[in-house]
Amino acid sequence: MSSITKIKAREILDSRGDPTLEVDTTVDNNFFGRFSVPSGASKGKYEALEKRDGDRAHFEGKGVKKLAERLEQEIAPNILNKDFNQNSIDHFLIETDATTNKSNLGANLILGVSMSFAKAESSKLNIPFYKYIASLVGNTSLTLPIPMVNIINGGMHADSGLDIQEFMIVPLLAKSFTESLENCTKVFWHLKSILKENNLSIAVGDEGGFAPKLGSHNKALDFMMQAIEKAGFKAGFDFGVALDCAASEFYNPSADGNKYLLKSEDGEMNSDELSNYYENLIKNYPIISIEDPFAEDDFQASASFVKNWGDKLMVVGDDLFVTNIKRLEEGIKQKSANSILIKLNQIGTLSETLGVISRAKEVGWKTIVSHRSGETEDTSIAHLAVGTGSGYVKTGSVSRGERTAKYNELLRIEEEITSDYTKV
Ligand code: 2PG
Ligand code: MG
Repeated sequence: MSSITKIKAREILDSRGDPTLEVDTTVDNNFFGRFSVPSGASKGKYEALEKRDGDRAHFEGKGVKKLAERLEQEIAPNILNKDFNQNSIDHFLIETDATTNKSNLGANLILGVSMSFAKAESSKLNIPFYKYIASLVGNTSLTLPIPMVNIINGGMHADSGLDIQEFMIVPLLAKSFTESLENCTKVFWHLKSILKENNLSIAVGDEGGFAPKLGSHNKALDFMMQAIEKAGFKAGFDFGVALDCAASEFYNPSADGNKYLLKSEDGEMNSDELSNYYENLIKNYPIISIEDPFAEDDFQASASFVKNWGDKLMVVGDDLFVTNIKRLEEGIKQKSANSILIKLNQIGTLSETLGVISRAKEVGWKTIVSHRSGETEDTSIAHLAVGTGSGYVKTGSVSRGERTAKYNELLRIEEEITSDYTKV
C-alpha cells in the first residue's frame, strides 16, 4: 500500500490542439507519476464519458480547467494521506463516481488519477512501468507487440473522403520490433514517393498517415501494395493489411432501407451487401484484420462475419466493446469478434482495462493496445502493450511526434527485453 501525498492536475493540449487533462500523483512523498489523457474522434457511443467544462468563454466549452480544479479541490482531499494499491484506488474512484458510464467525475479525471498513481507506484518499486503492469496481471512473458501502422487516414481522421478510417500495414516476418518499425518506415517513405509521382497530397491526417483524395478504397489499397513492393517486400508475405472500418461513422440508423452509406464507394448497402463488399476486398488484398466492420450495436452482423471469416482474419471489436467487460461478455457469447481493441480511456481505469485484457486472453482472443486519434506525448500505452503481452499495438503512422513517441518507447523497451519476438 502507498499513501498518496500529492495530486496536481492541469489542462494541456492534445495533438489536435484540444485541451486535455494531465495529472501528477506523488506517493509516499517521494515517488512521482504523470499521465495525460488522450481523446478520440470516432468515439463509440458506449464509451465512458469524457468530461469537459462546457464554458464557452474558455476553449469554446472544450476546456478541462474546472475538471482539474474539481480533482484538486473536491476529490483529492478524500484521497490524500490514505493508503491505496492499484485495485483500491480504482475502486474508490469507481464508487465515488457511482454511475455506469463515469459521467459524474468523468472518465478522463478518473483515468488521470488511476494511471498517474500506477506510474508513481512503478517509480516507488524502481521498476519500468511495463514491469509494474506485468506484476498486476501476473504476466511473466514480456513481449514486444507487432505494430499496426496506419499509413492512409480516412473517416473522421482526415478529409481524404475515404469511408474506411484506417489503412494499416502489419509486418509479418520481422524478427524484432526494431526491425518491424524499420520495415514499416520504408513502406511509408515509398508510399510518399508514389503519391508525389501521382501528384497527390502528401499531407498527413490526425494519426500521421497520408490523406490524399483518392476517390476509392481500392485505390488506397493499390497504392499500399505498390509501396510494399517498392520498399522491397512482398505483400501478403512480409506484410499484411489491417483495416479499421469504424463502420458506425458511415451507418445512418434513420436512413430508409440501406443504412451503410459509403460515399467514397458511391454505395448504399445493407449489412449483407457490406459483408460482400468486404469479402471482395479480402479476396483481392492481403487483409489480415478488420476492425469494427459493422455498426456498434450490431453484434449479430459481426457474428455472421466471424462465422465466415473468423478462421482467416482477426475480426476486431473497438466501438463494439469499448473496453467494457459487459460488452465483451456479450461479444464472447454471440461470437461477434475474435479480437479486441484496448483503449484505457474508453473505460477509465487501469484495473478495468487489465480485467478486459485478461478475459479476452482467457477465451483465446487477440488483443491490440491502441492510442486515440487525439494523443499527447505520453508513452504509457507502449508499456501497457508489453506488460500485458498484448500481441499488437496500434499507434498511428511513423510520423507526428505523439505517434512516434510510442514507437520510440517500444524501441527503448526492446533493449531491455531478451525474450523472443514471436508472433502471437
Ligand atoms: C479507432 C481510434 C484510434 P479514435 O477508432 O480505433 O485509431 O480512433 O481515437 O478517433 O476513436
Ligand atoms: Mg477503431
